[in-house]
Order: sequence, then C-alpha cells, then structure tokens
Amino acid sequence: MDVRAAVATAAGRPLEVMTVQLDGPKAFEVLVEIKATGICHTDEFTLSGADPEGLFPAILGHEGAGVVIDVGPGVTSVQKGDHVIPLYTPECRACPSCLSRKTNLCTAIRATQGQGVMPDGTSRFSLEGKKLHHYMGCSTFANFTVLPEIAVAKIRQDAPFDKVCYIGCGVTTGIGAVLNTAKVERGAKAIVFGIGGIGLNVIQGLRLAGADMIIGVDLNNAKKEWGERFGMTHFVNPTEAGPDLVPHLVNMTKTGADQIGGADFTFDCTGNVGVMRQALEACHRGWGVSVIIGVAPSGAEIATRPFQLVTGRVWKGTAFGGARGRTDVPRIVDWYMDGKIEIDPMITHTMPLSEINAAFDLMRAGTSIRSVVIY
Ligand code: NAD
Ligand code: AHE
Ligand code: ZN
Repeated sequence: MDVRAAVATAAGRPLEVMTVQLDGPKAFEVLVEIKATGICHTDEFTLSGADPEGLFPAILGHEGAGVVIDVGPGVTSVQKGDHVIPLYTPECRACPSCLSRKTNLCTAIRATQGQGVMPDGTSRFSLEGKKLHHYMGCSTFANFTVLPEIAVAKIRQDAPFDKVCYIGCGVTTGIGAVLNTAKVERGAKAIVFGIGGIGLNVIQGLRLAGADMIIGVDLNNAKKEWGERFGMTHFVNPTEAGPDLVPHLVNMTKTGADQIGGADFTFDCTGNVGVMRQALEACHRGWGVSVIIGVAPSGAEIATRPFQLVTGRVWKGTAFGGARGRTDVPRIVDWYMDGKIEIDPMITHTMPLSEINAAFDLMRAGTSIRSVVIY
C-alpha cells in the first residue's frame, strides 16, 4: 500500500515527506495506522549522524499511538480496531531477559531491530522498489507502519492519541527512571540535569515519589518556569553558578546535621558525557545514585575518578525508564486519564507531517518541550 512518510535520506539532511510503499504484516506482525507521533531528541540524535546504529535511508520516529488495521497470521494478543502504542523496547515475556525479571531489555528482536529490519530480516518499507530501513522497530514518522506483535501495547480506547503518544517514550522514560530504576524514596533530594522533554517527566516522577528537594540544572533560563510548573524546587544555570558547578550543587543540598552534602539521586537528561560526570559527582558520598538517561554520540565515553565509586556513589543507566511496555504502558495511560500525571502542557507544538522539520528546528532552538505530529 502507499503511505505518507517523512524519510531520513542521509545524516544531517532535513526529512523528506513523500509517498512510500508498505507491505502488509507477516506472521506475528501487525499493521498500525499511526494517528500521532512525538519527536524525541533521540530522533534528532540519529538524524544528525551521531548514532553508531544510525541507518539511512530510514523512517524515523518512535513515540507514536494509533489503531491496529490488520494482523498477520498467528497474532493473538491484539486485533483489528485495538488502540496501541508502539514499543521500541518490546516485551516478549519469553526471552531470558524478560524471564529474568531483572530488566526490561527484551532481547527477542533486538538484533534485527538494530539492523533496521523486521524479525525475518526484511523491511516492509520501500521506495520505488528500494529498501527503506525501519527505526527502533517503530518508524512512527509514517501514517501506517508494521510492528511485531510483541512491540505494541494495547491501550484504552478513550485515550487521546495526540497526548498519549508521548507515553511511547518521553513520559515513560522520565517517570520510569524515577520509580523503576532509581526507586526514589519519599523525602529524597534530587538533581535533574537537562529540563527538556525527558527531564520534565523526571521532575513530575520525583514529585509523585515524594521527593523534598528537586534541583533542575539547564543552560536555558526559560526552563526555570517549566521545571517549577512540574515540581522543581530550585533552578541552577551552570553558566551562572560560578566556576565549579558540582561544589555549588553539593552546597545547596547541605541541610541540618548533614554537612557532607550531595544528592540522594541525580539524573542526566542531556546526553552530554561531561554532564554525566557532574551528575555522578554531585551525588551524596556513601549512597547517592546517578542515573544516565541521555544518549551520547558515537565515540563518546564517560569518566570519573574511581574514588567516586569507591566512596559509595552508584552509576546506573536506564532505557525506556525500565518499563515493561505491554504491562506498564497501559497503566501509565490510566495514570494520565485519571489525572495522576500531566502531559498536555508539555506538548507545546503540534503540526501536520508536512511540517515535521519545523519540530526539529524548535527542539534545536530549545523553544519546544514536545512537538507532536498529528496525521
Ligand atoms: P530535549 O532537547 O528536550 O532536552 C534537553 C535539555 O538539556 C534542554 O533543555 C537543554 O537546554 C539541556 N541541556 C543541554 N546541554 C546541557 C548542559 N550541558 N547542561 C545542562 N543542560 C543542558 O531532549 P529530550 O527529548 O529531553 O532528551 C534528553 C536526552 O535523553 C537525549 O539525549 C535523548 O536522546 C535521551 N533519551 C533517552 C531515553 C532512554 O531511554 N534512555 C529515552 C528518551 C530520550
Ligand atoms: N543506537 C544508540 C543507542 C540509543 C539508545 O540507547 N536508545 C535507548 C532509547 S532512547 C529513546 O529515545 C534504548 O532503548 N537503548 C537500549 C537499546 O537496546 O538500544 C547507540 O548508541 O548505539
Ligand atoms: Zn525517545
């Protein structure tokens, strides 16, 4: 069938909106009509050429919501008409990783997903007979896409696509990093580096968890008001904090008898390896936990003095907020529908697919939190 898609033809080039061809679902696959998709910084990361796994030409996008239009042979868990959110972290419930109960990183289809193809090794997308790559197993920058059955979460029918698409990445990643990965305790002191589409969801997750002190760090002063809107208690712009940011942050966390200072939990939501080091070193000696969420460019490495770890700080990472998609995503949709979490104010811009490049410009300029393409 013919579908409309924004194609990433080469690294560093604007997306090209065009008609491409999509084959129907094969065994254990589903055809989904994408109704809305968010644009995450990871899409920009891959489009820029910084992603070691980046493949071109490809149809990017991994933060969508839509309706099942058709199912291939063997599909049992969803049917035509179901509303779903695509999952870049699938949940097969049968691989060693799923069965371990220790991780959300299902390994059933990770190898082919990284090669930009479906589990049988072929692509469903093409342009005039030439293969187009899938992206993160989702390719939501097309109005129809094909996904493995294990890579869709069935959600309630009354949830608005143009809002809950954000649960496909940013909302779940930020809130999940707090609740699943860090397991933040009530009364905690936390620092969030990078107050964008992910960082704001970390902040609302910290508020849910009952953190007392939530320090936001961002180069962009406009993010102060945004952070405060979702529960941030203090804001620091590193360029205004004096010569050394880490001692400044540690000093801010010194209270009462504890004059050692340092945060109980820190979160990197920038993808900058220098910031990741600051986030670790701003943790409390003996128990502070620093969670890396940001995705860093090909070749980048993190560094710190081993002493930082010897003295009890813990460095962790998280993908999709540690969430098991088919189990956890429908629950997060319920949280949104019940008013337990907010999404609407973070969606600062909406546009048709034809204007998707404007969403990337807004992100690069720091003027959007989330842009959403509505098909
Ligand atoms: P975004 O562009 O909306 O926000 C990034 C924020 O970081 C901006 O406010 C920017 O001003 C700030 N920033 C940049 N450099 C900084 C610095 N040196 N110090 C302080 N602040 C700085 O991006 P986003 O969509 O929120 O994504 C954030 C990161 O998270 C990206 O690296 C993205 O790829 C990654 N990500 C990871 C996962 C995961 O599962 N681990 C999921 C989604 C996104
Ligand atoms: N391809 C990149 C890795 C990018 C990455 O870490 N992606 C996250 C999700 S970011 C969503 O916005 C993720 O899920 N990682 C786990 C995985 O299996 O990829 C690179 O650096 O190679
Ligand atoms: Zn993302």
